[in-house]
Amino acid sequence: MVTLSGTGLKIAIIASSFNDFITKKLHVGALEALREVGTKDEDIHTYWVPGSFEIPLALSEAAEGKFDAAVCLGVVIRGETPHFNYVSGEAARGISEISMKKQFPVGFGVITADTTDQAIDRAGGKRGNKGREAALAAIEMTSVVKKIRADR
Ligand code: INI
Repeated sequence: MVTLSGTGLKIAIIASSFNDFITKKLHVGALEALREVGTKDEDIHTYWVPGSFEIPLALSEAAEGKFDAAVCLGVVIRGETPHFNYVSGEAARGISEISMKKQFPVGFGVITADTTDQAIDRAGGKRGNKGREAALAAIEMTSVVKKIRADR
């Protein structure tokens, strides 16, 4: 296990406006976690995109600049669309592809759920906050990557 420290890191949060009554809770969870590990508010930049499908493009832009890591936040609910598989699949595939191609630490906070209630449970409800988890994962991966680069 590594000790988490976000001190001095610049973090991009890419958040989907679709289902924003839930993604706003993920956003709060991510911000709280980043503050807890020492990331300064002025080093956290949030970019809202229309839906989870658009997250990969914004992430791709964020991966090119001054940021050390990104946190991606979205909510895709099966009941709401027959496009569920496309939207959630493309978001996950795109995020993973960019993270690996650009060797850029990313926390995956895109919830896929069968119902709105299940999504709410994972956004600060009885099953924790996926935004918080994703933020901490992004911070942890910055130090894992740094360590591997120093060791190899
Ligand atoms: N986007 C989401 O983030 N979650 C959803 O549940 C969703 N549904 O249900 O359709 C959704 N659709 C929008 C999509 O991400 C794009 O923004 C849209 O297709 C425009 O490109």
